[in-house]
Parts: sequence; C-alpha cells; structure tokens
Amino acid sequence: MISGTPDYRDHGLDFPEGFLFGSATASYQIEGAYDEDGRGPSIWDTFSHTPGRTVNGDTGDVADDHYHRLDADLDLMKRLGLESYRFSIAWPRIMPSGSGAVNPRGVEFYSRLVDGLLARDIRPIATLYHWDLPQPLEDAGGWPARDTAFRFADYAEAIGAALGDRVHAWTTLNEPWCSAYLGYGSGAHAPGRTSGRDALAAVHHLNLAHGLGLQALRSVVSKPDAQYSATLNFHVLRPGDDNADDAMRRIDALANRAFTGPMLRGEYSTDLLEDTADVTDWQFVRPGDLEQIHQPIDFLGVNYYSTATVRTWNGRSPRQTADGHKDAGGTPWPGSEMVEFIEQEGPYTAMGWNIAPDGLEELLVSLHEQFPELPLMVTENGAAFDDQVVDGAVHDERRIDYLQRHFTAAHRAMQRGVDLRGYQVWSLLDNFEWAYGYTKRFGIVHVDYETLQRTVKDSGHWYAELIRSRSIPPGPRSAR
Ligand code: IFM
Repeated sequence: MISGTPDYRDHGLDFPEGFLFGSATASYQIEGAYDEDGRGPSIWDTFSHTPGRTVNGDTGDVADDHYHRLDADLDLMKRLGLESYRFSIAWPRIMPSGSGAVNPRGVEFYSRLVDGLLARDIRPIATLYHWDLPQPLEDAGGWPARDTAFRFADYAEAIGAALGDRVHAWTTLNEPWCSAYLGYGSGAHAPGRTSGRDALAAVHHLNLAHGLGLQALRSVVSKPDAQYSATLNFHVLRPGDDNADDAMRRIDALANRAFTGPMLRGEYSTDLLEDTADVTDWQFVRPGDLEQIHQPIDFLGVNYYSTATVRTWNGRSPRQTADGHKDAGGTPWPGSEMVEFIEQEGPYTAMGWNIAPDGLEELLVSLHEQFPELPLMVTENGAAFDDQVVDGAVHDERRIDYLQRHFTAAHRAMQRGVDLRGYQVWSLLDNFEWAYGYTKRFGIVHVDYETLQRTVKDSGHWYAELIRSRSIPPGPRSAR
C-alpha cells in the first residue's frame, strides 16, 4: 500500500463493504431515439437543432443509441462489475407534453432498464431531471414559471408509482445550477435565455420542484428502503488575489448556498438576497414555499470536476464565464458580474478544467462540517480527454491518473470522518456533451459515433479492478 502521497496518487486504499461503486449517464446524452415510442420534444431538441447553439450543430437525435442497445449496454455494465448505475429519466418520454397523460411506452423503457439492472445485481439510481424539460412547458414559461414545479411533482408521482417498487435511490434534480444559470442566465444551455431575473426565478422553482417532487415520490414509492436525494455541482473556490473574500462569498451564495440553503436549512441566505436585490425582489418566493422545499433526504449527491479561482474584476483582462462554459451573451452570475473567473494552474482536461483532487477532499469535508448528519455520495466525477482507439484499445492514462487521484481524495475525506456512501464515475459512455456536442469524451467506454461500437478504455479496465478488489489499484504514475 502507498498512502499519503502529496500528489494524491495513493494505491492499495480499501473501501468498506456497502460503498457503492458505479457509473453515471443522462438520458439526452446517450439515448437517441428522440422521436420514438411517443417521446415528445425537449428544450435540448429545440436548442441543439437551432443553428449555432452546439459545436458542429451536434444533436442528441442518435447520441449513443442506448435506447436501442439497452441489453448490450447492461451487459457491458455487468462486465465492468458496476454495483450501481446512475441514469436519468427523460420527462418527455413519460409525459410527452410535460403534463397530463402518461406515455406507457416511455415508462416501459425505464422499467426494462431497472429490471435489467436488478437482474444483473446492479442498483438503480434514478435521476428525475437532468435538463431535458418538455418543450411545451418551456413554451408555457419554463423554470421561471411557478407552474413548472407543480408539473414536475405530477411527473415524479407518475414515474414513482411505476418504478417505486424497484429503484434503490431517487435523485430529484441534477445540477440545478446549470438548469437555472446556464439555461436562463448565460444562455449557454437550453433553452438559451439570458435574463438574470429569470435565472433566479428558475433557481427558486427548481428548489420548489425538488421539495414537491420528493413529497410526491414518497407518497407513491413502495420500496420501504428506497433512498431520496438531490445532486448539486458545487463550486469549490480559490482566491484570485488578496482581496477575493467578497468575490468568493458572492459565488458561494449564488452557486452553492442558493440550493443547500432552501433544501437543507429551509432558508435563502440574507447575503444572497442582498447581492441580487437589483436583479429581483424575490417575490416569487411565496409563503410556505421554504417549508415545502426543506424535506428530509437520505444523502446529498456531489458532482465535482475542478476548482474555480475568483477575484473582483479589476478591468485589466477579458472576462471569463465560470468553468469555461461558453457565454452566449448573458451572465450566469446575476448581481455579481463584477466577479472575474481567472485562469487556474494546470494540468487541464480537454474541457480546459484544472485537475485538483484536493478540491474534492476539501468539498466533502466542508459539506460534512456544514451538514454533519447528512451522508454524501459522489454522483459524478470524471474527465474528458482526446482519446483515440489504437489497435482496438484506448490507452487513456490521463483519465486513470485523474480517477486514481480523485478516489484517493474521496478516501482521505472518509478517513477524516465523512460519511461517503458511493462514487458514480462520469461517465459510463462517451456521449453528447451539451453545447460541446460530441467533441468531448468523458467515457470509461469509448463510443465510435460512426459505428456506435463500444470499446472499454484502459480506465474502464482499471475501474473494474478497483471495484473487484475494493481497493485503489496503482495508476500510470504511481510510485511502486
Ligand atoms: O456531462 C455533464 C453532465 O451532464 C452534468 N455534469 C457535468 C458533466 C460534464 O460536463
């Protein structure tokens, strides 16, 4: 065993029984079959079909064709030894117009998926919303409209009733930060709107949807030990200069506490309301909403990729959006446009994101300190690199190195008392990376977009060994 390395390249560290090793995907990113079996259009269909919105005009029409290759993909998961699979359910397959009648063929697909997982002894972790809002609901106002939260609860009840006897864990929302601020603030994501006020209204209605959705699920799910959660993408902040305290506080309020506050404490923090007072008066928060949102959960899902370094804009250098996301004209930071995201020290992944495993350890420990009773799960972590298939193999050493270092970070957090229940690597398959189309490969399994052939990358084999041994194997740069 090698432990305590300064670069997080430990190996031989054991994970306890019950810790769930899995992998994650999302519906629009892998399924394809965008107009089959009664599926209605989502905001991502509209957005990706709008010229100029995605790199190369890529769409999710076919994606990985997972919809038609379900059994083979399930067998692949089994070969890797996955203990859990985190997938998302496409709301427009279940309720094609966003509300009203349930589409039995859509339900049937996810029912087969869940049964296929259970038959292979893989625990299903189902996310209800990973960004594919039915287009008719966007036409009626989208997430800035209060009604969308109530339609989400109806959808949660319908799918909860159908799958609630079998799903191990439910997640209401994936990364509502992206849905609200990239979808309605910067416009880099669907539906591509650029209004700070709408972005903040979306924040609140996503929070409300979480609370209403949890209650709806709990009213119909029959599996007695089913678990409930939400998944957030936290911004782990670093100071960009000696006067960065205010910049860090502002981004922490908008990105992190705007969701943990109402979901886990039943409040919006005063500084968030003050920072955004010129953008909105928050009158969309109605009496009783915070009680509806503040529902118990069994674990908090944590998505982590990199850190962000901020300072108050000094007017000298070009402004950047957070996380390298393309800025489509608006801001993802309503009321805090004076905060500048500055370039961080490398190395970087193909997304241009810095690799910082210490940020994961710090985040997990910090969440544990803030919410000591709340178990955590890493629901996404992984990296994009420009992988090539050579003689039938993909030697993605940099991804193995990335994963080894982040599993080490997770293990260190557990040694420091964090109740971490599992780790879902993003992603099982290369897939549609939103506005970047198919140009960024996150999979531990390579997908050839011409033939749709799957090739397990070296990182997939390395991860299979980690799961088999329940211990971090050496990586390409480990000290031996
Ligand atoms: O691909 C996305 C995923 O949909 C949400 N979390 C981040 C991933 C990488 O950008």
